[in-house]
Amino acid sequence: MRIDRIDLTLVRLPLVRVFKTSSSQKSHIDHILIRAEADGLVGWGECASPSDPYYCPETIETCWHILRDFLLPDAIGRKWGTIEELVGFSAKVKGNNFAKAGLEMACWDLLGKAQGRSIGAMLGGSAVSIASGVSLGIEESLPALLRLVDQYIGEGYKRIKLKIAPGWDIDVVRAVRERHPDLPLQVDANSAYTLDDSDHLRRLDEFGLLLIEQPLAHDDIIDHARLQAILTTPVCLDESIHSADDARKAIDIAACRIINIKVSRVGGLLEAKRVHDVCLARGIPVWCGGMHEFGIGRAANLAVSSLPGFTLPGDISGSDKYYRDDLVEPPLLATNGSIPVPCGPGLGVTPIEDRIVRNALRTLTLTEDGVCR
Ligand code: SMG
Ligand code: MG
Repeated sequence: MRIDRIDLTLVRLPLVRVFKTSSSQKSHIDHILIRAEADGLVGWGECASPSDPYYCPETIETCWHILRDFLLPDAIGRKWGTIEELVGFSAKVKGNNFAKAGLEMACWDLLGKAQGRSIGAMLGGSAVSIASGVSLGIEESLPALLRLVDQYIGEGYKRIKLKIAPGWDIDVVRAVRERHPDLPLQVDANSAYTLDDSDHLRRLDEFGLLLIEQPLAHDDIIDHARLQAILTTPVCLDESIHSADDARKAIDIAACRIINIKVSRVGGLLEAKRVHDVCLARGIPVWCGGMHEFGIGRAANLAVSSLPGFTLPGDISGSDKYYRDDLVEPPLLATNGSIPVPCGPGLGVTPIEDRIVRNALRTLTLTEDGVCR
């Protein structure tokens, strides 16, 4: 294939409800959509980076810069036949995984359309639908959170994840657990604690949680290994895992018993599959994390979740949990807590281009002749 034109669009969608974590608060989401033309086909990708550098070092502006100035010029006009070849063009770019993942996703979509196969099938996935969980942010009050928990359980979601932070942890988890003794429940700290909080975190062990996600620093696995050794609750790593190699090392030192795979955090679907393969071979369960993806990124998450190692419900809820009007047809919605994996060619969803244009903050077109604004 040969890409001869790429359009970047920065799109803003309002969230139906403010989402607050230990490190950030959002009322809308800005993601970059990538529309790539090759061999008469069109492929779409999504850069799901946060706007602020509080979850990871990247922001949506660093993604725009890295795409415009490095990744896209390296890809446009060059022949490639496989995703391995395509990612090889930008292998010299260190880090910047969210930026890389967006372009790579558009290329999977192109390749899938050229071959008439879904991305799930190309990755080797076989599940036709996935068990869906929800991630609930830090709320104004405990009653407000309990109402949300009840609402999503009522809608059929298969597990609940609670964001925790110092001051919003033990009592909150206890209240949810007392109300729902059998609920599959897990927590995510987004790096809000240190090893000094070990005794405090051990108090979570009594609640039968599926896991505690990223309690310690984003760039650490050593202290996580120390913490895992004294917790009965499995530690799950999110922010610390950027590659299959990171996963191997974390498993080797017992820094976690579960891994959250995010397509964007690891730089794309190819590396996500590699992380999955390492975990499957080592008996480490995985689940698909989320970055409030619009429909394009959400479809990619569903595709990777069809792999056999994804044995825990993921954070892929129906897009209506976040957005009134998502950007793709058909809409990706949960029924009784499960979402079908798209089976059409490529991502298997069709972007609604006029809705994208209506919600665009900025666009940029690159061709082989250079940038056209
Ligand atoms: O897509 O449903 C979603 C969001 C899930 O909680 C979620 N993601 O740390 O796992 C995580 C967070 C990161 C996004 S908020 C910075
Ligand atoms: Mg997380």
